[in-house]
Amino acid sequence: MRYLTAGESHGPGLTVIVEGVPAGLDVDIDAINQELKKRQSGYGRGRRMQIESDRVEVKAGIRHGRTTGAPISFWIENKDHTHWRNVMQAEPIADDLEVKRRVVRPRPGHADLVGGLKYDHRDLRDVLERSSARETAARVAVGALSKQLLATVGMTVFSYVNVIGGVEAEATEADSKQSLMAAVEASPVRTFDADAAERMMRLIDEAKAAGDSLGGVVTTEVHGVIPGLGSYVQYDRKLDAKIAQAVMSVNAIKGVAFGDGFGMAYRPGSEVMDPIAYGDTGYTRLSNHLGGFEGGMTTGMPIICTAVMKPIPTLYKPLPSVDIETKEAFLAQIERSDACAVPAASLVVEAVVAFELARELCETFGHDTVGRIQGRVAAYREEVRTW
Ligand code: EPS
Repeated sequence: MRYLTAGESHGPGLTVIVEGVPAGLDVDIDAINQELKKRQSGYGRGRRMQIESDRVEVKAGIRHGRTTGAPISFWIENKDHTHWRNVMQAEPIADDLEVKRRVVRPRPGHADLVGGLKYDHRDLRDVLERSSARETAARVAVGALSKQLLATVGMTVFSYVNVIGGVEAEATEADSKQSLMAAVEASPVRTFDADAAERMMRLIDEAKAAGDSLGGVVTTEVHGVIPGLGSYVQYDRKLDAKIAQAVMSVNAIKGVAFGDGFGMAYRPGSEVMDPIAYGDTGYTRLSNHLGGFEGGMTTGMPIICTAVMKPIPTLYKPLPSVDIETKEAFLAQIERSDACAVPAASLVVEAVVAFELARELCETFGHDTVGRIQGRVAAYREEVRTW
């Protein structure tokens, strides 16, 4: 499986083509749209999200509710495009700076300056339109589809926010996974700790009022994992490495870890390995410090993948920069933005993790039909259970 996206933030919309999805998957398009809606909500989002109402239009590959095995194509319209028709039109336009809404003051932390240098764009809008996180809507659609494929073999993927602006959510041992997840879905900041959520939202309000922005930490969990996905035999077949690459490719993500992650630097080996036991369900681990991976392969324990998002670099309180025409020092151009997009990032990270797992599933168990994959997975699960 592979996918490619195309589309600018204020262009007509986003296109994505997903190739290699097996035939015979019953696709719930409403569920895909639900995920898109969740990505748009979240406390701290800016005015743009009030304009958009993201939905996929299926252009290919799904017929009468089922995948055919052909490439799947989704279209997500940018409603805001109506306000940007001239600015974004494909046809040449008179060299009128006002009409072009040309950007010549790169914003620190964005792709603006380096992208301009690299592609010789003297209008940095040519960079920011594509480097914008608008593109992540397409990835969430791909992730939602991937989750539906994973569900056919009993794997579930979900995500939540652990930290925003230094405020950390804390889980109580008594809570079940279901109640925690229900709390996450009901929370405007996608976190399970209601007290922390209140503090996070206050902090977001303060940051917004000060023209500032906030980052945070998000976690994706995968349950019902098939053991042995990925491989230790070659660097580029390690599944945790593939997931890490995918997560790092999400806008504003600056770090990724599995299980106890960076916390392992502070503890001895005896405290961070997961002892092995054997029972009715086959081999299991007595803990999950390693976050579901050993040797680049899934152990069968839940995958726990954590990522850190930097605060959004578009600040209403702009930082020093340099005008690329006059070379004079300026305050970077202010663009409309979100004060905090950590809840949205949690869904985007979840989506890319889901895609990587779906890809690995097909790589291991075949690409042709969902039914054959299910049969092979069931046989394999039974084989490893009694191994
Ligand atoms: C973004 C800036 C904002 C965000 C956008 C990402 O858009 P605009 O420039 O239109 O105000 O709303 O995010 C999305 C459009 C989205 O769908 O997530 C940026 O500069 O990256």
